[in-house]
Amino acid sequence: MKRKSNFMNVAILSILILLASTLFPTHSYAAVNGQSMNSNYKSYLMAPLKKIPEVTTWETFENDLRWAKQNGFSAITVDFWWGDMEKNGDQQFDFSYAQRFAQSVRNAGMKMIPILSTHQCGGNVGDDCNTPIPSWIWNHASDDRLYFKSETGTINKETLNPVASDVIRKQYGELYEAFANAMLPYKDVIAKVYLSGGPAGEIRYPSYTNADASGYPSRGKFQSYTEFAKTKFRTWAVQKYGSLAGINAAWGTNLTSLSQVLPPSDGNQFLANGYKTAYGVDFLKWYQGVLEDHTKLLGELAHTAFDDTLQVPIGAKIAGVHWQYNNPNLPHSAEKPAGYNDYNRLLDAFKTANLDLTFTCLEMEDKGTYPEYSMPKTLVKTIAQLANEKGIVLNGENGLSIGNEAEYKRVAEMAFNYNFAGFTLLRYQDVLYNNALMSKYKDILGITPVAQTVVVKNAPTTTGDTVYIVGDRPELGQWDTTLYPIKLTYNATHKDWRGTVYFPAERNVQFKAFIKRSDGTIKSWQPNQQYLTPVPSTSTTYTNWW
Ligand SMILES: [Ca+2]
Repeated sequence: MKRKSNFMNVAILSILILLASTLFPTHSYAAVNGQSMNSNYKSYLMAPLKKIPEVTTWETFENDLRWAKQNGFSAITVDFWWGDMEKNGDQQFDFSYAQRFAQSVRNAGMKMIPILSTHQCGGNVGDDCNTPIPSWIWNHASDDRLYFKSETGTINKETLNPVASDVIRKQYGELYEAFANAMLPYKDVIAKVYLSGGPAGEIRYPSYTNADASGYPSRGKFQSYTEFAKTKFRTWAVQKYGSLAGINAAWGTNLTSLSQVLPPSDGNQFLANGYKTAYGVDFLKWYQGVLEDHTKLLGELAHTAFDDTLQVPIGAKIAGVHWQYNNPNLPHSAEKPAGYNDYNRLLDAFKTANLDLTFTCLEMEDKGTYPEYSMPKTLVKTIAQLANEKGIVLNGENGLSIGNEAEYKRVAEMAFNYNFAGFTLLRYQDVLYNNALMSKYKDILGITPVAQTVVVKNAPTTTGDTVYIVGDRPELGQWDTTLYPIKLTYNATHKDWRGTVYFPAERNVQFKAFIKRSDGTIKSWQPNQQYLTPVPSTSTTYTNWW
């Protein structure tokens, strides 16, 4: 009996240790293995959706930009609508608005990030405008390749269907090239270029719309029901398996004609169970693959147009489809119809396309319960981790309108601990005419990183111990020792612990060093709180004694 109970104790202890290591992972999520915030971090402001003269005067706008710059915004991000720029006919471009905008940006001493918005303005959450894509485009194909058709037959014309890659290659290619030439005289004020890859400017399908009764927080609806899209899927399957017989063998089906190779006939059933079958796996691979190919095409066209002209980084955006994430019956049933079944592969496409990635929802918290099953924070971590692993430059946005200190701090937690190289605030009006809010923004997010060498002398470490620091601000992990500690390195020459830490210049910070044992437990804290009030705006060495 004695022996058995000892064995039981050991077994229980092992399980507890296993549980503890699951709950408190030793691998830090912090900005890539214990580093501090991204050294290139910049803050950006999203311009109004409407044109400036519809909102204010150009003179006021320029003053607004000066004010934004004083508060830490480094550039203004702005949609230039395809439906405006090529409204009157194919190759009849009018870039006068973009040029006028750039002139004001220059007058204000600011920078800008144009978004080549090849989607419709209007019809999505937060839109207060109505600019469809150019009407003449619909004459460019006689079949149904250009638009989307959902599982319930709803037709969507917000943007071109990525299956129409021939038309997209020609039209987006021409647009990018003409834009690059028109904006070349304003090269000095252009910091980056962003591409619209689909509805609301995001690389995705229009799978959640009010028109199709698939809006938040419902499951999404698949969008590959045009005859052209069906043909594309069929061709893909034949290419993969050689013949109908090959398809039947792979899927365990008895199809008698290729015309029976179709997208899911019952979206609910597919999202409940069907996605697990060989057919389901293939369908989703093809469905997302269309977006991957589209991403690579956008990258190719944009690099051709902009690399020798504007010579700036190019980025695109994926949506934060955070609802129905952990629905036990329909898991990820908003993401799959949006085209997001495997973020790893999607981000591989970004890497191949050499595009920076913008992800959203940085202010949101997980609420993984009925009926929303919303897990935005988990999604942000997932995307950030993948992007960091692949070396993709990551930029963040807020999902919904934000306007208080708590929301800014939640953004800062994600931006500064997951290696975001920038954050774009949506939108202009929320902060620009509210001085109290603007000063909060400036303090929390409108910051400039500055490298400081932190040296901790006399720390009572033994073999296997490591010295970390944490502090009061989001850049320093807000005292979270498990997720966000910043790691220092032992310096054998000086016999001390030191590291380059990026602090927010000209902000007040408090921090402390602490020692972790090799098993991840905390051994001891530095007795005295350390202060930089404020952090110098140039790099210095901060030496302190344990
Ligand atoms: Ca054209």
